[in-house]
Amino acid sequence: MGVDLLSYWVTPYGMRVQVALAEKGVEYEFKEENLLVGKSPLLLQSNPVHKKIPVLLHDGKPVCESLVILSYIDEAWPETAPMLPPAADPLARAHARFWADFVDKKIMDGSVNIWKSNGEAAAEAAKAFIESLKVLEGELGEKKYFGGEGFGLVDITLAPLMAWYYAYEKYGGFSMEAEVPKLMAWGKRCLERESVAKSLPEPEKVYVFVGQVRKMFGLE
Ligand SMILES: N[C@@H](CCC(=O)N[C@@H](CS)C(=O)NCC(=O)O)C(=O)O
Repeated sequence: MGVDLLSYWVTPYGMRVQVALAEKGVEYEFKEENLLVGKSPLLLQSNPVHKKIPVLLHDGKPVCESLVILSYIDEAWPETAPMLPPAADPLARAHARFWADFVDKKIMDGSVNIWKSNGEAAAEAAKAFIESLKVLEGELGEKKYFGGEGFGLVDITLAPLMAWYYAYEKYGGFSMEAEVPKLMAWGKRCLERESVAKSLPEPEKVYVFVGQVRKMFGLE
């Protein structure tokens, strides 16, 4: 049985699960779900509520929603690379969960309109996105990773930004290096980890993919 991941190479939600599995050293089979072609019966049956990727199948049993999957992975394989501070520090754990949630609400949800719209709407989305990145940069401060010295939940949640940032820059008309240099330095540090480097596609490849999707949506 083992571990299977239903995902697609370009989905940032799937990438974070790949990073987490790699950090834990869990072997898994990547089962490609190309949403542009359709949804497989396995996906519809495994995630009947949202019908979205990623889905983790552990011995055939599905876990859905990437942040829930990350918690599951952390609890199912507790021996290596804990994602959260120790249980004795509930405040620090709550803090990490808060910022992971911030990444979902402000970065992931907020980024879509940068490339899925044009003109005024795209410019507004880019402006709000940069503001949220600056908030994150403030939270990072001078730390190596969001939790301090150890690579943890918030880093795993945000790391896929390093696959998508080039597409955001191109369609949003801004430079991350100029706007959030410390966050970019953090991103490069993350990419030095094998778990991140092997789970993220090249930013140029994501950019080309986004261009193809924009054409399909009649945006160019
Ligand atoms: N909140 C979900 C978001 C996942 C998501 O939006 N997945 C997209 C691909 S990037 C998807 O499956 N979309 C298909 C659909 O919306 O029908 C998570 O964190 O797992």
